[in-house]
Amino acid sequence: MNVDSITESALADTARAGNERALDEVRVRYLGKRGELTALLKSLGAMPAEERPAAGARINVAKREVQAAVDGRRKVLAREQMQEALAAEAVDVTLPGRQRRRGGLHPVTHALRRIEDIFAAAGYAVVDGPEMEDEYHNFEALNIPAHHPARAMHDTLYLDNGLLLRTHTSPVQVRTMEAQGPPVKVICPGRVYRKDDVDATHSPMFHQVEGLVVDEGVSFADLKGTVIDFTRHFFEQPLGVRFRPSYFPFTEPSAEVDMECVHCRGEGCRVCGFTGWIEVLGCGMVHPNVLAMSGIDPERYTGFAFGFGADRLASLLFEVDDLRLFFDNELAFLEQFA
Ligand code: 2U9
Repeated sequence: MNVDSITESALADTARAGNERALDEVRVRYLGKRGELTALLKSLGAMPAEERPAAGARINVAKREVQAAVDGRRKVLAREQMQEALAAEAVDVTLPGRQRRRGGLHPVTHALRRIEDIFAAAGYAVVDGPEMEDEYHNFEALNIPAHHPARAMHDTLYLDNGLLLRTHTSPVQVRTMEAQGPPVKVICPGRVYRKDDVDATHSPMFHQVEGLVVDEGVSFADLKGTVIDFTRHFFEQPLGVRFRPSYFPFTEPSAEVDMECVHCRGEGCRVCGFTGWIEVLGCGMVHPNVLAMSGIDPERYTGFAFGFGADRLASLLFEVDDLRLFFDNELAFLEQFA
């Protein structure tokens, strides 16, 4: 009888089985219905009767031994598999986290928010209105009648539907006066459009902020104080400000405002064209015709208004010397403001 040699090779095969499937093949080969040890048991019948009990007992001991070895091996394999899975899925909690890419605000948006915050703190409401306008609100109501040279000055983009793209945000103030009457204290930020060619200082679309204050007793002194306070808050430094007489159809008197150059502080440099001054806004006392056309009595009320380009202020604040950078959408540029 070769119980011992079969057992020996069964134990060796079991120890060698590298995975569950191989181990199951070993089990079937030795312990299965047609397995080698099972075959031995079946062959007992051919033995002399007196030898059967001892032989049977030996075979059964061998079967239990092999079965125990297979069960033990199964446990070892299962533990190894678990260990491998744990190793493969291990997370090193001491590694630094992956940086999440974050979006940021556009520099012009930064400037607009800064402007809105400054005026909101001074009691102004922030109002917006349509970008498609009619001739009345964009021109007529602002004392710019048809054939007035100021219409040509604005290089208006006309639409097929009889409307136009607003050339300034002034129509929003006109609509505000029509809707609510005095007192009015608003700023109107928004996109405006002009038939301009693109260069370092021009764009067919840019962002304006205009302000309007109408009440009894509003004076040019109020306008000066407002403009000076605003520039100092916006640029966070006490820069010199000067008012030059100017002309706009919708204000009388009118002024243009220069500010000491943020770059050279008045010394003269490339940014200010070596004058030491930078033009930052236009303003004036609202023309009586403009008040009257919107239903406000110019004998009782006065008002001041101002207007500036937010893109231009952003370019001065962030020292960007070419407006086109604001509209090219180059990530390398924009990420500097995130
Ligand atoms: C109403 C009455 C008056 C708004 C004003 C300016 C002067 C001005 C320009 C500055 C540079 C536009 O961005 S820019 O090209 N604006 O100079 N704007 S006073 O006056 C108004 C507006 C509305 C009802």
